[in-house]
This record gives sequence, C-alpha cells and structure tokens, in this order.
Amino acid sequence: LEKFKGVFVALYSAYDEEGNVCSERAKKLTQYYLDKGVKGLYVGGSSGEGVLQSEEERKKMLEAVMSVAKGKMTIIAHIGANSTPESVRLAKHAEEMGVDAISSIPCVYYGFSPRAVKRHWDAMIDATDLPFIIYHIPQTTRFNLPISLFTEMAQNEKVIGIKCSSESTYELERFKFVGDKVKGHDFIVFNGPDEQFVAGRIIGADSGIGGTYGVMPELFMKLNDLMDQERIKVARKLQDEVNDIIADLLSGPNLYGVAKYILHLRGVETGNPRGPMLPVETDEDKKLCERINKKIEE
Ligand code: HMN
Repeated sequence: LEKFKGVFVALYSAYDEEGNVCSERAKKLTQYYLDKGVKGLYVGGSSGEGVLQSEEERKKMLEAVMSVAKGKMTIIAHIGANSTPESVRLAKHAEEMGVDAISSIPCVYYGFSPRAVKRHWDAMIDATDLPFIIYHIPQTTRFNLPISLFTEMAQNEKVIGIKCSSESTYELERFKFVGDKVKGHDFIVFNGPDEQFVAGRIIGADSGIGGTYGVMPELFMKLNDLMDQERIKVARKLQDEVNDIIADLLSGPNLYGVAKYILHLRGVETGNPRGPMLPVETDEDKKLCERINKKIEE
C-alpha cells in the first residue's frame, strides 16, 4: 500500500482552445507533475471535471495520462458517472489502461439511499480486479456516507481506502479508525480539503489528494515531508502560508479557471474550464493570477 502514501495531484482537465479534450496537452500536463516528483495523480475527479465530460472524453483523457505515467506514478482513476452501466464501462476501461486503483463518488443529481449507493459501488468494484477508493464529498454529492455503509464497504477486500473531502476532521478520524480495525492493517485515508492538510494528517490521513496541489505541488510535498517528520510547528506555519494562497485562488471567478490560468502563465496549456464554470477573462482576473503565481514562486 506504500504506493498510495504521499501527495496526489487532482489533475485538471486538458482542453484545446475550442474546449475539446486534448491528448497532447494532457500528456504535457502529466509530464509536468512527473517532473515535479509527486507520488501520483487522481484523474477525472472534481478538479478534472469528470462529471462534465462524455464517456469518450473521459477515456481519452485517461489514455493520454497513462501513455506518460504508466509505471512511473501511482494513478487513481475516478470512474464515477451518473449511471451504473457507464461507471462500470469506465472501470473496465481504466483497468485496461493499467491504472493502480479506481475511485468513485456515489452519484450526483438524484438523491439515493445507502442501499442504492452500495449496489452502484459494488457493480464497479465487481467489474475489475483493481483496488477501489471511496470518494466522499458530501458538499457536492449531498450524500452523507453513513458509518454503517462505510463499515460494510470496508469489509470488501478490494476497498483499500477513502478520499475524505468533507471538512469534518472527526469524520476523517472515524474512517481511519474503523477502516484500520476492519482491515487489521492500514486502510488508506486521503485528505480532501487542502486547507486542512496538516489537521487531516494529524488525525489520521495517510495521504492527500488535492486540486490546489496542481499549482503548488512543491509546497504540499514539503508539508507532507514535515508531517512525516512530525515537525508540526513548522508544518502549521507553512499551512498558514498555503492557505493564504488558497484564499486568493478562491477569490477569482472559479477555482479551476484560476488554477488553469496560472498553469498557462508557466507555459502549461490546459484551456479554460468547461461551462458553467467561469474562465479567467478580464484583465483584473488575469492580474490576480499573476499575483498568485508570484506569491507561490516566492
Ligand atoms: C478532486 O477530486 O478533484 C479534488 O481533489 C477534491 C478536493 O477535495 C478539492 N475539493 C473540491 O474541489 C470541492 C479540494 O482540493 C479543493 O479544491 C481545495 O481544498 C480548495 O478549496
């Protein structure tokens, strides 16, 4: 399970100027993080706009990533789609591509019972031989994963971890505690909210998956190292600095748009986020991005 411990960038989408998934750009983006030395990538999640893309586009994006990353970074493919059949097809495709694990949200749009969510997840898990990571993000899915369903899921041999994007560190602690107990060994917990990386690691997270890591991977790798060394005071101070940057990132038209524009300033082209997400357009927004980019470089 060591390959799931560390800093995982939640990869942004890579589009051309017309807004179509662009393999060339996706490959360059992947190479950018490979060169930075991150542990791995989370592909097609929230930051990756998976739920805004067609099945074909999602496959195309993953294929481009894998052509660069296979065997070099740990790749987790988010394969959750609205319907069970589509999620199952994406799971099978991810396995063919050679990813290290698959992961899924419960479902968006409709509200479902824990029983329905279990059947949805089980179908994806049964479809491949890959490890599965639950993606818990109640603020967007509106599904509040009950600890009873979590415990049942953890009993499945293939369920190796959870990505906890809820802002409750208490909940994160429970997932780690119950998960470890059920498994009898490490159950991998990924911290979701980048603003709470240090808190998450202290209370049980083994790793982190985050969107804002994409514009400052070095800072998160530093934070992670500090936590490994239990240098909490230094880590807290760095988290303060990181959170100032995150506050700036969130002050623009849209987090993903701002982050993608910052990558553009560095010569890494990924296009604009897909509507309804707002892109960076005005001079004021562009200046904000330039300021943030400078701040990160300092
Ligand atoms: C993903 O799947 O793309 C993200 O890793 C999910 C992650 O928890 C992010 N949450 C959302 O985008 C809602 C955070 O990294 C988030 O971007 C960050 O904490 C800034 O608020």
